[in-house]
Amino acid sequence: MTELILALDLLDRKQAARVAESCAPFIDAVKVGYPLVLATGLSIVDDLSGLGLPLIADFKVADIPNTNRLISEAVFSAGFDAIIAHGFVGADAARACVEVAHNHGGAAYIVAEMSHPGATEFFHGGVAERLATLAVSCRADGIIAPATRPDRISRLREIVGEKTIYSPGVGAQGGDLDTVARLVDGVIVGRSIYEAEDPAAEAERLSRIRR
Ligand code: O7E
Repeated sequence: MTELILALDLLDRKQAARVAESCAPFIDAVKVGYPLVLATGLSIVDDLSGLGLPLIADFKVADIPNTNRLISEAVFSAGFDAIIAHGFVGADAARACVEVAHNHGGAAYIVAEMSHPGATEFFHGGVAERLATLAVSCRADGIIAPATRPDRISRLREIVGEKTIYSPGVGAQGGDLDTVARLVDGVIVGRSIYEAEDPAAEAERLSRIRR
């Protein structure tokens, strides 16, 4: 079944923990990015680790290999289970994240194409296909592909085969869960859940729709 991943882009530690805890029975992982970590520090991992769910660090790491390695070490030492990195920095830099992830028994995912409208300014003309190819050659565990463009997901699936595809952009950005869930291994959903009047009820509803 397609995983449901909660994008926990909240700025308040207690609210974030409360939303994650209430949604935990209906989700498969929690994605934590800059908004929450910059507001609370890496110790937010300690608050979330009791959920018993994989924690994905979405720092879209994009630096030279050595710095990527240092960032990745900090991420996994803090207790995260997976990391998301950019591939446009090149195979050596992306591979640094993958190697650290695997050394820690974790996973690394490479952004192949983003979901917002402006993404088409640069992720076109075969760029996303090259990033997906890079993800395969770096032995990444999977890629990120846009729920807002299901046709692009299908194209990128041809390149990555059985590798994991996680897809943000459902709900608030206009992506349709029913359509996308058939194409990917996991959907990443933020605002539709945490801005709902009852986040747990919304997470449960979404968890029923996916295939
Ligand atoms: O639109 P929302 O509120 O459902 O949130 C979507 C989340 O996915 C949010 O954290 C955003 O930063 C992230 N995201 C995208 O929306 N589009 C992308 O192309 C990539 C990501 C992302 O998570 O990248 C790494 C997985």
